[in-house]
Amino acid sequence: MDSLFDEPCIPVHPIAIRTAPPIPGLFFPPVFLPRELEDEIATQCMHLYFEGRNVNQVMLFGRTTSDASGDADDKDTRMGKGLPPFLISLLHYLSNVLRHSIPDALYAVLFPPRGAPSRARQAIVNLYHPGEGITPHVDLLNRFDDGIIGVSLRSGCVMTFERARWDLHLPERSILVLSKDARYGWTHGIPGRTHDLVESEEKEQEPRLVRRGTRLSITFRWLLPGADIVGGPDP
Ligand SMILES: O=C(O)CCC(=O)C(=O)O
Repeated sequence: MDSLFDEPCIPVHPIAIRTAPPIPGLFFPPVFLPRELEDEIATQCMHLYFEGRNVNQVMLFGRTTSDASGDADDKDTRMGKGLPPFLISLLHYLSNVLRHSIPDALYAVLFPPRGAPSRARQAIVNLYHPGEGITPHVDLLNRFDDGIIGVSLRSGCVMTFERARWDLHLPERSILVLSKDARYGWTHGIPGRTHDLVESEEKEQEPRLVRRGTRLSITFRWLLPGADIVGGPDP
């Protein structure tokens, strides 16, 4: 973190807020991943997908299956069989930490109860170097269903939501959930820049200039029925 006055050539950015803006369906609970889990997931992602390769995004897929007989494996397969173990661990952590932080109905969408129909889950891992962002978008309507979880690792960034405009600072290890209006009615994007201006914890104090590091994000989404079939007609 830098003083606002050390870097006079950084353009002035909107001041980002640190708590959820009033967008129906957006949840940004004050809970964070433990550092050890962040480290394990980030290390695995860098090693398996990014180091020595010229890519900045990978898509991974799993299928939830519910074994009504409830064998020992059931809890893991309900998270998305086929996803790597470290993402299954992340999903277990999220399922515990979000249980009391979001409405029950949304929780049941994100973490289907025992006996729920099988679904295809996508995890997308994005790598952002300082200065990089993502164009404002609404996640594809004909590919992804409602209920999205996003996790920030190793660096924060500002995410901009637009219909009106809100700039929300997502610190490292934070968890964002998008549903309903927030998922369908607003774009979300990340302006490509090296620093963010973030409101201070003490409301009366100057905003802080926060330098971005290399950030990894993991976004979990549900594929719509049929959208998991490769080579078929568009759903
Ligand atoms: O990096 C993020 O947190 C957002 C990623 C995203 O919006 C996407 O992959 O569609």
